[in-house]
Amino acid sequence: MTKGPVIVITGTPGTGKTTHAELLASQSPVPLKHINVSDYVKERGLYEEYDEEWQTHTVDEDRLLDELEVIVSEGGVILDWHTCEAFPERWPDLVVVLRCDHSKLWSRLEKRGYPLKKIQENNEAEIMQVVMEEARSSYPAEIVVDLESETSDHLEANVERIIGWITQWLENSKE
Ligand code: DAT
Repeated sequence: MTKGPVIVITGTPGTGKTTHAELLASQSPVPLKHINVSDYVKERGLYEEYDEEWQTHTVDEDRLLDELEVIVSEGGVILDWHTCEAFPERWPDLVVVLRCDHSKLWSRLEKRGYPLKKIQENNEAEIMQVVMEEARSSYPAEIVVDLESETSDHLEANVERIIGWITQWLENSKE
């Protein structure tokens, strides 16, 4: 049986990674296991310490990558994380970077109850295209695609586009 592709969905927190990953997993023509890496880290206790100031966990990347390697080697995975550059270059078949207008992003993060400092930091990162730069410098240009994620129309069109890509990928894998 053909293994499914490995798709990284990345972007600044709040751009819509989990929303996209869930819809994609439910509509994909081949089974895709959605790994929300932040949740995975918490569930498996793969962090070194909790940073009170930033209210984030410092991730034990070595342990995380060792565990993910096993899952990724099976194929058919969506890796949903904002730190895309941590993944080895050989892992993804497609890297999707989601983009969102910063004022929209601000209100999404506010609704999430993030402290002001964390909202500001993420907002700045989105304006500076930090995740996009990381993706472009970590993976071959031909597998990196950036998609707008501001409206539900964007969401549906993006997922449809990724499904089109998966269908083509499955065709190519048969050859
Ligand atoms: P992330 O996983 O990148 O942190 P999310 O999927 O949890 O982001 O989405 C954050 C919020 O924004 C959530 O309330 C859903 C909403 N959202 C995400 N993408 C959207 C889109 N394309 N259109 C409208 N709302 C969206």
